[in-house]
Amino acid sequence: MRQSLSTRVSWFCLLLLVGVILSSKPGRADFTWHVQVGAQSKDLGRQALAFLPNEIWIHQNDNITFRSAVDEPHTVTFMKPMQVRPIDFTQGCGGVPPFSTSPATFNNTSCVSAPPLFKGDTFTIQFTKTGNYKVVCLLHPDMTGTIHVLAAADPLPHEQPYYDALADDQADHLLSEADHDGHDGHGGWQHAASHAITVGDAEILANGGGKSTAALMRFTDSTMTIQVGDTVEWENRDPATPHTITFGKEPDDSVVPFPSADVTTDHDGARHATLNKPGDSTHSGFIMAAPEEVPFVPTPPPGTTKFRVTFKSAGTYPFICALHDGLGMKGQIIVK
Ligand SMILES: [Cu+2]
Repeated sequence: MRQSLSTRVSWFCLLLLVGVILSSKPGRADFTWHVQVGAQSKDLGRQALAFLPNEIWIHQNDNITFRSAVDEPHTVTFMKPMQVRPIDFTQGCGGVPPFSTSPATFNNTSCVSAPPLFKGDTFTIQFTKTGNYKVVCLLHPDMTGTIHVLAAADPLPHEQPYYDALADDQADHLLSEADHDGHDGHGGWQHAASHAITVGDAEILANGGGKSTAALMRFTDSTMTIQVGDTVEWENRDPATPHTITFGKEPDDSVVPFPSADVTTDHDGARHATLNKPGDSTHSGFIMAAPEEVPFVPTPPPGTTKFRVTFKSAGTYPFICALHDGLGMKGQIIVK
């Protein structure tokens, strides 16, 4: 039987419609929803540190499969009520083993955490108890979301295609925010001499579901030319993400948060190193803002947001951020 093109197109549309109806939610037990973790620019420099979308309504016993879309690692973590956030993401939920295996079940009585997920990794969680739950990333403090788990009889406001479109919108918005537009040069000590390099930048965006961060994982000046004896100042402008300025030998992971032994502290709190010749090593340790103010928690001191290096001889001095060099966060100082 020969069909006209329009008949075949109609059949195709009908099948598509049936497919959409069958794959959409109403009345199906153990439905699996999808949430994207992170989004990034092609050059990896701009990162949306976000659950996409960061608010979703599901039914009791439904699953959510979280899928990483990025090279920056993230965890998907549901802590139990009033659990204290670990100081270090490698502690995961704080038990042994620290991380859960997929598929996991969350019922609000014990913590569930995916290990750090990288691009393409997935982690599935079934939600067996009604309630409203916060999802966090243990690596990025301003990356949170809310899962509303409703009883099976309750109507749900949206279906998966709505969340997919919302995820795309939120990713586009965050990535467009993750740059230096509208930010002037930094106001540190070296500003007048213009040997100033901004280390990362970010904006935290909030909505009813939680917080997302639009982060730039770059040095503003990846190549700077100076004179022998000059000092360059790096300043981290990101409100939460640590970065390092690392010359020469990269330190072991366990000591990356701390400055190398040669680093001194200036009177205004900035860290300072001197490099005598190309190839010499120095490491800033974490350069980062103080944590956000939180009531009933001891107030932390100001952050260590600046690192200075004085260059004693001519040559080329490459440097990296030891945390984000894999995303292309590198630079060099040319000393004439
Ligand atoms: Cu970095």
